[in-house]
Amino acid sequence: MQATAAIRAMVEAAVRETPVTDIHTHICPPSFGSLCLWGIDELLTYHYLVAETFRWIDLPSETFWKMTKREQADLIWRTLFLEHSPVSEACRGVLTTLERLGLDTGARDLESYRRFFAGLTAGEIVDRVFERAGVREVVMTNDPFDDLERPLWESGARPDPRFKAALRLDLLLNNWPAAAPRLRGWGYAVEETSAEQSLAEVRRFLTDWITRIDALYLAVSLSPDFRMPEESARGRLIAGAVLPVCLELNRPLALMIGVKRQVNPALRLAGDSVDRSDIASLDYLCATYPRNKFMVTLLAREDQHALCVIARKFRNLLPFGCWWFLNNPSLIDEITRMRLELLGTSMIPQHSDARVTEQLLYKWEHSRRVIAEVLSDKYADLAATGWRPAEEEIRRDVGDLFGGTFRQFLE
Ligand code: RAT
Ligand code: ZN
Repeated sequence: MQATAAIRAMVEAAVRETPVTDIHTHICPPSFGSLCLWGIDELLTYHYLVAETFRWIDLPSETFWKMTKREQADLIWRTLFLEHSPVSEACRGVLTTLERLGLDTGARDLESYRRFFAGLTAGEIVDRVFERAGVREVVMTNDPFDDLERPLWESGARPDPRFKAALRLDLLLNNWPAAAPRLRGWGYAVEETSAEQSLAEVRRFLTDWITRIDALYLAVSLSPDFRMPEESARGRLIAGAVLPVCLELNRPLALMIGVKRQVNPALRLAGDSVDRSDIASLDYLCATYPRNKFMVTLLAREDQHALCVIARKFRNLLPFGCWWFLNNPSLIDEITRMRLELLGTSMIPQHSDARVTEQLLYKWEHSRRVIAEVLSDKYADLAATGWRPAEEEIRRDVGDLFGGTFRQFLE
């Protein structure tokens, strides 16, 4: 019993004190201007909370979208925090965030929270949040097709070094008819002569952007119908452009599979859903491209076990995070246990997916708590056999889980 309490204390300290590399977020540095989201109104209008608000209100969605951000935030606060108790994970997250910033959640005083944020700059928020969240660095989601973001990079933006880049390929791979004319507009001769020439130009585009933003990896979110191999624009682009460039430049490809986009378009960003992924396609990719590296997160809870099993077969596959609808304590607990039991520490237990800077505070606080709990149980199981986990070994393992395994995978 005593041994278990001592282990728990060591694990909790290691998990609390080890800085995290957050490998998938949507946050940006202050130098990205309006793309850097922060403040109470952004926290309250997070799309996870928009979806939950529409469970209660019978309001035409156009009316909601015509409201100012502040009015939307007022409505969400009233509906989810005052008229009902904020027990959902996304609601609780707002409260943890305020509490970690030193605000009194007991006061339930939205105007005082607004005044607090009005007294800060984006730079001050970023510094405070990174420090208090125990986050060393974050990886952004950088989309060259985004008309607000692209010009920043083209004019030579070099973000704050705590913000690393990842090249997001959603439009390129999932909507080639829309992507091709834009590539042509930027001087890449796609679909002008041969299919081979077109792929060569996409390779040139990818190489240019990986170099320009210094992307740590390439990433794409994919629908449940994603299949490889496949006779489709997407299948040809992955096989003929993305994977060769990833191999040549030694960059992993992150596959985020299982999102059914826009099942309810009236909810906009909040309108996406989930379904199961095709596991055989992952087997195929890992086996057919053994020198390529794949980071994979799957959205359906039902797919988590298969993902662990495939990772046992292929060292070029690194499972990561409890993505989006899985980023809830009960599911993080279940998935982290399963991964430790099947893979040891050779996985990335979590990413935040934060969109608003201050969300790093709650997402990491909540995940750290669950991860510490699960790890404590695992070390206690070892201790029960007579094995004595040393404090530096526990710290080494937590360091791997919070960034070391990722860094090693990139090498
Ligand atoms: O979790 C989210 O905020 C989603 O809207 C998505 O951004 C998802 O994480 C993605 O990267 O596609
Ligand atoms: Zn995301």
